Amino acid sequence: MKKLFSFLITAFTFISVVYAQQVRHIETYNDAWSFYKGSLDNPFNEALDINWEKVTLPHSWNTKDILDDEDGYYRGDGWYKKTAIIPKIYHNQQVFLLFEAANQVTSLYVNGKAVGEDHIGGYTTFARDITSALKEGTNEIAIKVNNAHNDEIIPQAADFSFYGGIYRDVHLIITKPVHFEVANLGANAIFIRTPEVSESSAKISVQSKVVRPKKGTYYVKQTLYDAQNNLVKIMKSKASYGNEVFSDFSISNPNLWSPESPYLYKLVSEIIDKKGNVYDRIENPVGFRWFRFDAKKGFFINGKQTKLIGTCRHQDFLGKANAVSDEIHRNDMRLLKEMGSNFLRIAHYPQDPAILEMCNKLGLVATLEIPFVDKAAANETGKQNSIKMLKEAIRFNYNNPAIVAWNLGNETTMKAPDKLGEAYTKHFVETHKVLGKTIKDEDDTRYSYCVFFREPAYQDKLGIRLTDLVGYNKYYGWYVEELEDIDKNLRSLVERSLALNPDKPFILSEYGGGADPRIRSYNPTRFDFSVEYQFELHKAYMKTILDMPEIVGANVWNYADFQVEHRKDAVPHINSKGLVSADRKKKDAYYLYQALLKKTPFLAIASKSWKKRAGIADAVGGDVATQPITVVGNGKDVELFVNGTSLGKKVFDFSTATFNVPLKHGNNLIEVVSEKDGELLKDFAIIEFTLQPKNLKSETNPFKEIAINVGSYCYFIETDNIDYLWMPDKAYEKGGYGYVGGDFLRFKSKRRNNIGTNVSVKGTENDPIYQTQRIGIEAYKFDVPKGTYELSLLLAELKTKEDNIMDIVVNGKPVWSDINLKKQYGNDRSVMKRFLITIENDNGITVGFKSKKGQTRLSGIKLRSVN
Ligand code: GCB
Ligand code: CA
Repeated sequence: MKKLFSFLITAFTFISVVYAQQVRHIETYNDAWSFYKGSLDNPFNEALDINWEKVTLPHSWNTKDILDDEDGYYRGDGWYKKTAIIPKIYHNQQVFLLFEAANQVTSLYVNGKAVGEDHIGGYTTFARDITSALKEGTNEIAIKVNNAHNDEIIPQAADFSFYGGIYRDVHLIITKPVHFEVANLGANAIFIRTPEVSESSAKISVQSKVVRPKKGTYYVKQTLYDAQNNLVKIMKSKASYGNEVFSDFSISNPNLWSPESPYLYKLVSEIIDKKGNVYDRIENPVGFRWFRFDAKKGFFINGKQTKLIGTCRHQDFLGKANAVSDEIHRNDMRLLKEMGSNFLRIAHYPQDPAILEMCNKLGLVATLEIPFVDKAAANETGKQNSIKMLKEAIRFNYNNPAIVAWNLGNETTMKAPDKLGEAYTKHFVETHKVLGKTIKDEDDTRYSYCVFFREPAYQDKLGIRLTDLVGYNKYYGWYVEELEDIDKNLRSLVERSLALNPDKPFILSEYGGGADPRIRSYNPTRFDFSVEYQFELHKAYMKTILDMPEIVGANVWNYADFQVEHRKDAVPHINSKGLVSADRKKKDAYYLYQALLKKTPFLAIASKSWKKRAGIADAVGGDVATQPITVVGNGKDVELFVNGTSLGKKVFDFSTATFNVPLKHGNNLIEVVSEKDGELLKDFAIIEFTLQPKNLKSETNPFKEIAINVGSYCYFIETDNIDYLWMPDKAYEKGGYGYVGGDFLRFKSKRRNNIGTNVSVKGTENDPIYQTQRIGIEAYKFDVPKGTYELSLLLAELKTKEDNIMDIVVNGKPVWSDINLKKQYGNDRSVMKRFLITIENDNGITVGFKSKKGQTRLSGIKLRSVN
């Protein structure tokens, strides 16, 4: 009683009241940290003249600098500190700090003393026992985190940002001296296996590790509860000193776990003594399932063939770096489930525990990997660190029934080993081998897995196609090859992989293409970053994937857009291959997956997020412009109404149907109606439409304003400016508008067959306007009536070598002369000027571009009547 009393007092003062009811107390330890970005010798030195910022975890110091116009981001030391008042020494309990993750080397100091060794690696969970470093009274806790490049730590290179900070939760854990081990590799001491499962019975085997200061008789009690918290089974095993404890038992008629029915049991593991006093208690989920991969027939779970389709996922969010809340993680998983998917590749590193918690609950089959990406840490320490990371990842995540395979790496041959020398290659191959073996040693209940992108024979020759499963990342129809050839290319790739190893199941571990939600096109082409091209690309892939049982699983790259500091695409610093944007707005392709995958009735207007649209009237004096609208659904057919008028029914073809819809000026109500399994389905969209007259001198629809994304076939929605719409470019026709002379800027890279460049343009958020240009342009013409106009010209010189000087004249009069963009404004910088133009005759406006040296160019043009 006395012991218990003192224990209650200390618990009460140091932490919260709930401790009294729990044998193991856990609370988040996220609040009121002081943070300093920089190096320090002693963070508690009062004499230091620095500003500490108060922060709450999760926290990263790279939220802003990965998105700005400057190259690079801070990679170095960051310090976190706080003082903890501890009224009584913890002579009767153990105190731990558990870090879900911090990137990437973490040093913990308590009262100036280092606690444990530095933790290596930015994505795995670790715990430290701080008991002996604590003292009565004020305690100083300091944590140094460093995210500098380190030759000994993976990832060495990758297409994501290596954000620094304690970007996941920190937990304070208090246990009794007798407890399940906490501060071990992987921060977990309970390992649950289900070696035999069938519909009629299931075996369960639990391995646990008890820590105790002195001998005594203890038992590990395992209690299994069903999903309604009804007791199913109790098993008591004696914990003999110094040994792992194994508790084996079985149950009959288990409720099985599967993507369709993710039934979870709960296992409570307790340490008790003879009298039944409880010393420690841990809960874990248990899912009973059996599964296998068959290279020819696919994935089977509980005997049922199940096509695995889903996405990959990174862990960041727009503007937050990777310091995101559990709510965001959980919401992501819900959106994935709602998409109809059943498969998640947790890429390219272990993620927040909330992810797997949701995979278990929602029925998302998962693979998990370590950040061995692009290149090996080619030295002995690097190899040992990689092994350790893999062990930590497997041990911490072991008890998640959702996981079916451990992946040791991604595109590890990105930096071709044969070009990095013999020593590198030797090390590289050895790393693959030892990691493959580590997976098997750590967990023989799951598959080993590795993801490549080069030709199967290339990996084969190196001897690294050694895992049970192989994954291939393929960007046919994006970086290479055309959309029309996706089917042919996929079939032949799978064939080449199976020819080498007929029994090695093949996963299409990545495929996809970029889409900037601001870019829209009715003529989508490869690499134009339009939402429409991405939609077509995924449709093409899904046709083949669903048709080929040899593609046992497929993961879209990526669930959400993510931030890559060094990437330069339509949105600089963003890899836009997500099905949802970096702030989780759904793109059209997301709805396509819903229509194709969902078992429940579904219907959607695919482009419903595109609210502001514009077009040129079909005919002179006409009051509508006809534009295509695509509907997706899993019913048989769909009827579309525009402003109350039916356009008839269309039969879905591969879950899509496209209508040609006449849109009038102003708001247009689009309604679609379908039916599935007796359920009536509806969706609607309101499109705010600007009807441009075909003849700019129209009296019924007088010209007001037009903005053109010169050099592009795409619409551009300027979202940081109340959704202002830019029209695609076109050649001049009498009575209308358009360019005269010149050619679209084409980017000299074999990656793209298309238009514009992906240079990051300074001074603007509207990169896609400046990235596309008309080069050698002679004039831009608008056959507008007389009056006064505001003319805006958007210019940029992107990565040019030669000197380019031009004059701009409007209706023969010079308005802007001797423009040398590079010299006057700088390379890669956006320039926009407005002019007031008055015309007093019927000749309209001709903006002339005259080269003085090199070539003329124009990125965007806007004309607004000011009468
Ligand atoms: C890949 C990589 C991934 C990249 C992706 C891309 O193959 O595995 O990390 O982000 O391609 O978008 O290029
Ligand atoms: Ca442009």
